[in-house]
Amino acid sequence: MSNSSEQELDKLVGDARTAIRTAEDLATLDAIRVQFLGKRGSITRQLKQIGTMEPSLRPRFGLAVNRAKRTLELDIERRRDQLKDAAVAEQLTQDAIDVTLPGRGSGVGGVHPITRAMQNMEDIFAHMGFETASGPELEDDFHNFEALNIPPDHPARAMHDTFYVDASTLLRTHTSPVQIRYMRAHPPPIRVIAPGRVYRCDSDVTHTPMFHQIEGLAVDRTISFADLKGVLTVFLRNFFETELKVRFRPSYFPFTEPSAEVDMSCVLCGAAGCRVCKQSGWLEVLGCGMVHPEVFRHVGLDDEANTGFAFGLGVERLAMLRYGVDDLRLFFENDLGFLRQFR
Ligand code: 2NL
Repeated sequence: MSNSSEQELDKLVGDARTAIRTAEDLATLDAIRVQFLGKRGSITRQLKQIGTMEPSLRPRFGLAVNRAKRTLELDIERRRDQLKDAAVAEQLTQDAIDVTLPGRGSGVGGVHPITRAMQNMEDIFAHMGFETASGPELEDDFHNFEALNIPPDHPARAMHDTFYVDASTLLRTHTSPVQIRYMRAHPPPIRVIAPGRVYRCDSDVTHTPMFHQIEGLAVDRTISFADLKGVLTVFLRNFFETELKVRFRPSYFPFTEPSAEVDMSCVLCGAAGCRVCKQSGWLEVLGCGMVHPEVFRHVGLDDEANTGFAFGLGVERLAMLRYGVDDLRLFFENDLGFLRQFR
């Protein structure tokens, strides 16, 4: 009896130790513990059997069962530690980051074509001795209209052409107010350009409510229309990097007298005639003229002692012609495929 019981116990212990050693996870290990050491476990059952044994055999068998129980408890504890360590190690491997991997990199941006065109224009005028000035985009009636001899009933002053912020504040409709401020602050001789954003209540295929303008101004004792022709011709030939032709047609602006529109020979067809120049071979690119005496009086300059020329150009229009862009709106959509072509 004792012998067969101890053999049975040995077999149980052997089975249990194999099961413990090969348990792949903590849940399985716990199931094994319950199976052998739980309330109804097979080792526990052995302990309960002791009472049914012949008294002389009980101490020896009891000792054997308790030793078996202790052995399995230690085995389970050791295996649990192994599985926990393995789980931690596995987690560490999974969470590991390779700090030597190269980064994903962030794409390098570029200068917007309008900014680039404007910088090119500034450089060209700088070579001819023009300083760059800037001023506020929010202006008042005096600097944007009155000082420029634009009468109160002029259509440009109408609510539907100008963005008014309140009765006396508006978004500048041209950069002329910068030059008005400049003339009030600096005595002649003056050679200045004013690049910047301007705003008009206008939006269709060829107009955006905000666009960029460069205006130029020269004031001295003997500035002539010939100086104006020379400066604008040099500017256009430099900007378009070709020996284009330039012509001046009489026009009208309230702030210049005489006034002119400037055409250049079409750079897209070599003046042969195309859709853009409407088969004329000419493109209208600028407005200009000799500063009106009334403007000099408004800024406190002697209109007898001074003469000057002024001009204004739209940056978007010239950039379209320079870069062969056929739709104004492309400059405002910020499509990366479009912008990347200018890098
Ligand atoms: C155009 C016409 C022009 C001016 C702007 C100007 C500025 C002062 C005094 C006199 Cl402070 N004139 N600016 C002169 C003539 C034309 O722009 O068609 N721009 C796109």
